[in-house]
Amino acid sequence: MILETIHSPTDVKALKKEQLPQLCQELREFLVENVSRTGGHLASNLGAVELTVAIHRVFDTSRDRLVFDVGHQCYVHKALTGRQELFSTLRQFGGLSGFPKPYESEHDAFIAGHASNSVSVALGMARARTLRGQDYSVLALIGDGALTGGLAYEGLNNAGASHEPLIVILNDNGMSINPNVGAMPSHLSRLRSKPAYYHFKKWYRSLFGKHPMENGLYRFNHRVKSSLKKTLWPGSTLFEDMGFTYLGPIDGHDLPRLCDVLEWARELNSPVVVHVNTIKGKGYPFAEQNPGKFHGISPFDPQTGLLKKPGGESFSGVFGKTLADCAAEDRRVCAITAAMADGTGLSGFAKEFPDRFFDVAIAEGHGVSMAAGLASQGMIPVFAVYSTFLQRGYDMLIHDIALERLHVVLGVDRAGLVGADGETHHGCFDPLFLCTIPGFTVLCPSSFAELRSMLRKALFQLDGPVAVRYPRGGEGAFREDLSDKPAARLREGTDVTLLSYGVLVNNLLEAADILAAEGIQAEVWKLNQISPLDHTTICEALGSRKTLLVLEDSFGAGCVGQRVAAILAEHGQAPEKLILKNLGKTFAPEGSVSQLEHSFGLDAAAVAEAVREAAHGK
Ligand SMILES: Cc1ncc(C[n+]2csc(CCOP(=O)(O)OP(=O)(O)O)c2C)c(N)n1
Repeated sequence: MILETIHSPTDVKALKKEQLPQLCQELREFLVENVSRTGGHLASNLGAVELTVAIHRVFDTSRDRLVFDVGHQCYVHKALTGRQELFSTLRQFGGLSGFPKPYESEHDAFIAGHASNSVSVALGMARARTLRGQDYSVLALIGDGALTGGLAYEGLNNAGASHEPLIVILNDNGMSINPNVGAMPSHLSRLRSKPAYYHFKKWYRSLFGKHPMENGLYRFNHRVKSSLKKTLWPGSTLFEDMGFTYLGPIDGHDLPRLCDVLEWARELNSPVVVHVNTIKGKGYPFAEQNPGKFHGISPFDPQTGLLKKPGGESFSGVFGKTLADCAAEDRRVCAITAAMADGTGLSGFAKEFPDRFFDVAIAEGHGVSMAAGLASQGMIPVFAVYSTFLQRGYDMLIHDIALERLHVVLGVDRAGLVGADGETHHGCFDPLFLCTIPGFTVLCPSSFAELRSMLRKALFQLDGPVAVRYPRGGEGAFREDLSDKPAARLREGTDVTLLSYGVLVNNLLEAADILAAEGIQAEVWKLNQISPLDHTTICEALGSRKTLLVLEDSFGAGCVGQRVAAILAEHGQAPEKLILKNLGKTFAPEGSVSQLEHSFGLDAAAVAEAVREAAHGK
């Protein structure tokens, strides 16, 4: 086994060229074996095996800076940089992160998780290098999916004109999570169909040796070549127009050629785009045939490609089905996704109502603004988006939707802790930022039944902007529909009020059972609506009880508990004892939701303990 002998990139560099195909084969087996046990992002990593090996043959990632876009394709990099043994802990609590983390290794130049920022980050690094008079290469590794995000163009626009030596490697597999959409993929596919230009460039370069710019004849001929190119290959690439040297397209599974081109890109000492064509899922037939399913997958049987535990009904699925029912009833209802049709449960809607379904690509800000446009002209747009990615659209929520009081509905999926994707993906900001925007109604179903009712209410009864936020996965023990009022009492008690929203009410009900066994009677309330919050409802929830505990899986500053406390204090009704249980100021790592709730003191046992302490005057 070659892979077992690789403890650092130095070992990769020391291998003979003939050993590299074997290394790539072993890396693919390693990926399938490990990800089938832990779950994770498989297909993108399988496609990037040769590319990552080539990067480590040519560059030294302990000093050269490799910036991953999204970062879900970093597994091969991790395996080659001394972290193979940790793969059994991939994406688990206290284990190896599924994304680049500088605290894990000097080879991880920057964190990643959200798409399309790599060129901007890399340009900043390149500028710092130049200003500090240092000497290392800076690379951004970005997929064609991430290239659909507007931020990528802001970076390219600036980088191309900067003259900063910087290499943007475009890993083009024609896929986002699902097939890529929009005009940019068409541009890339046109480039793919013209491979001859790369060969011409290579042949031309070989005439003048490795450092052509030092050659006077080269400089003269360069102008001739440019005219020749315009004649023979009319229509330059977008990248060239932006100021980059464009090298490509290159077969991303041809390792010798990849190494050659990366060396060439480094020598050019200017902004370069290396366009690489890869096959998502390469080498594992199930993933090649169904790259969407194997993009991010739970544990599966490597022999059959089938999930070990088929997923049950989820909030996303219920959301998608309900929305499709509503669209059948009202022709104004349309759905928007930002490259997450499967994840947000909208695939069925897309098939049933293709003319009212819009995949805007990885462009959340654009999705929000487009929804505003649709609403302004009489449609009822519903933008289904993960809480964490909605952060990208914050300004548009204020500027394009709230200021006009437009009736746009947000389906805020993956609200709260999401588990294995970790700190970049938890949905822990939306209860803070949505509630700060004037005019927004924010609804929080605790069960599937409530999600159905609340979505209908959001679409057909409420006016102005409405967000319905719901978690990843399924419902808990609470399955009723008590959504008709802004808040609901779930259990009566005399000693303490426990308050929460969404599925966290299950932890409160469990805590109330624990406390009842100890003689402490807790009254449990759930907020169906966290914005606007009204004084009467909050007062009713507090009643005459002197202790109030508010449980949330959001950050602390500006959380619902703080707002509840402020309302009560404003009216001179502050509880004697206020306990706010939330994430405080700490970013939650990866781990199962129950492990994270335990570690942040958000589970039933911790709630009961906090009440016990308060009861005993601690
Ligand atoms: C801002 C943002 N929106 C959505 C996502 C979810 N997401 C993760 S990977 C991905 C597709 C990326 O496609 P591409 O860059 O081509 O990489 P590939 O997986 O094809 O290698 C999406 C939509 C994200 N990470 N960031």
